[in-house]
Amino acid sequence: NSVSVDDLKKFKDEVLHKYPKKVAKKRDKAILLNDPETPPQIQANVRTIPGIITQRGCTYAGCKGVVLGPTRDIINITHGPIGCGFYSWLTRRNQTKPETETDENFMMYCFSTDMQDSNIVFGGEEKLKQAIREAYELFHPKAIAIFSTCPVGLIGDDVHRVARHMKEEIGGDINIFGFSCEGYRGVSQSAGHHIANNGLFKNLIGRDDEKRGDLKYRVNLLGEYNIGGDAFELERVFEKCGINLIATFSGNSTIQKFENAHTADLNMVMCHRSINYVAEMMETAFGIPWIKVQPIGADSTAKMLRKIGQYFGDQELIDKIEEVIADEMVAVTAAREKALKKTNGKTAMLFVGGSRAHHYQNLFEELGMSTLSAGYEFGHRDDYEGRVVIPTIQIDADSRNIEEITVTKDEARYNPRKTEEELKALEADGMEFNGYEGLMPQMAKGSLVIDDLSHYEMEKLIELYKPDVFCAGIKEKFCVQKMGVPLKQLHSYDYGGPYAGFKGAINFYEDIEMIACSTIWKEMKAPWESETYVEAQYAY
Ligand code: CFN
Ligand code: HCA
Repeated sequence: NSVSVDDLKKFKDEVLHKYPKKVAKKRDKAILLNDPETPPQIQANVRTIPGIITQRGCTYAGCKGVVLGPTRDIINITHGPIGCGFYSWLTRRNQTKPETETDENFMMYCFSTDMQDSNIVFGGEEKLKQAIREAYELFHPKAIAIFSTCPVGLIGDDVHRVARHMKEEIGGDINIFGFSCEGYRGVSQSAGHHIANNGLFKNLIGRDDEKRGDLKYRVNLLGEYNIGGDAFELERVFEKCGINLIATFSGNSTIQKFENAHTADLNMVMCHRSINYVAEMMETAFGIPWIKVQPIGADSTAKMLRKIGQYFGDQELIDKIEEVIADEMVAVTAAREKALKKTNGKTAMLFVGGSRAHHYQNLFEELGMSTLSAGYEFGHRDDYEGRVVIPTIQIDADSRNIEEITVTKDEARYNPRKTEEELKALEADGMEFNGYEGLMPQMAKGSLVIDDLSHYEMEKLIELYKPDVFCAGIKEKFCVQKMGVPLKQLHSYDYGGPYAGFKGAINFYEDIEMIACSTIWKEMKAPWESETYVEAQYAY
C-alpha cells in the first residue's frame, strides 16, 4: 500500500507544472519527500499565495476561537462584523462543564459589537464601550476580553484604551483586557496563538498564589482545548492516577484556574504550536519546567503517564500509573483487535492545523494504517523537522518577574535540528537526548509532506493515490467525499469524540473502522455511468 518515491515525484511534477512559474517556485519548497533520519528543510509559516484556496484561518480565529474560546467565565466580545463572531461561536465543538449550578458559563453566547458601515466611517470605540456596559449590566462577569477583527485595525480603534477606560468606569475588581488580534496580522492562526499567549500571561496567570488542598503531583496541561470532550477524558485518567490537574490551557478552563496555574509543579505541553509561549514564560517567570506529551493514541497516553511518573520519581505514583495503564488497556486492546481486522493495511492522509496532522498518526498506526501524506496548515519548521526531546529538567524558581516577560523569538530555542556538538553539550548538562519530536521524524521515508496544502493539490492527491480516509476540516469535507473518499474531520471530530486518552482511542478505532471500511463509497458512481438503461421519451 505504500507509494513509491517515483510515484510521489510524479505527483509533484504534475502539480507544479500546472502553476504559473512564480507560484510553482514557491510551492516547490513546501512539497517534500520525507526522510525521518535527516528531515529535509521545509518552507512553512509563510504567506499563502492569493487565490490558491488555502485551508488556513486567520489571526483572530487563533486568538479568540482557539486559545481563549474554551474558557467559560470570561465574556469574550468580538469587536467587528457579526460574521467573525458567528464563525468562532462554538463551531470548534469545544466543550465545558461548570462544577456547580451557580458557576458562570458564557460559552453559549456570541458577544459581538456587530460593526456597521457607520462605525467604520466614524469609529467604533463608543459602540464597544456600550457593548461592555451592556454585558456587565446583564451578567456581572469577573472578566471581559475584547477581540479585534480586521476592520478594527484598519480604522484604528484602540481596544486597549477602551479596556482601561471601562475598567475604571465599572470599577471594583473587574478584569478587562483587549487583544490586537486583527485577522490579517499574521499569515495564519499561528500569530493569534502568540497574541493570546501573551495576553493570558499578562492578564491572568499568576494572580492567585493560594495552593489549595494538600495535593501532590500538581500539573497543568497546556495546548488541550476539550474538543469533543477530550479534556474530560484526560481529567478522568489523571484523577484515576492521583495526578492533580491545576489548570488546562484552555479546555474546560476558568479564570481562577488560569490565575492559579503557576502553583503547579510541572507543565505538560500537548499542542506545542498553540501554547509553547505560555510554557516558556511560565518556565522563565516561575521556574516551572515543561515536557512535551501526546495523549492521542492509547500507547502515547500510556507513554505520557509514564513520563509524569518518571518526572516525579515517586514509586507509589509509578506503581499506580502502571496499574491504571494495565486496567485501561484491557478494553483498548479488545477494541483495537476488533477494528484491526478491517483497518489493517489501509491508508490515510492528514492535513490539519499545527499539531494534529502529526499526533493523529499515532491512532492510525494503532489501527495498522499507514499515512501516505500529511502536512500542517500553519505549523512552523520545528513542528515538521522536530524538536529535541528532553524529558526531565529541574529548574529552581527564583524569579517572579511576570510583568516584563513576553516571548518574541519562538524559533530561537527550537532551532529544528541540533549539531552533534550541541547534543553532546546538552548531555553534558545532564539532559538525556531522546530523539526528535515532530511530524517528519515520525513519518516513513518517502512519504509526502506538504505545507499549507492548496485545494488543487488536494484533489490531485486524492485522484492519484485514493487514500482510504482523508483527514481535514469542514471546507474540504464535502469536496473530498464527492470524489468517493471518506473525510474524517480532525478539527471538530464531525459529531464524535472524545478521541484523546484511552476511551478516546476506542472511539476513534470504532469511527474509523466505520467510515474507512464501509462499502458505501463504491456506490459513488451514478447508475447511468455504468449501467445500461432505457431512456424515457416524452410523448408530444
Ligand atoms: S484544537 Fe488545536 S491542536 S490549537 Fe490549533 S494547532 Fe486549530 S482549531 Mo482546528 S483542530 Fe487544529 Fe491544532 Fe493546536 Fe484545533 S490541529 S486547526 S489552531 N488546532
Ligand atoms: C479555525 C478553527 C478550526 C476550523 C476547522 C475547519 C477548528 O481555524 O478557525 O476548517 O473545519 O478546528 O474549528 O481549525
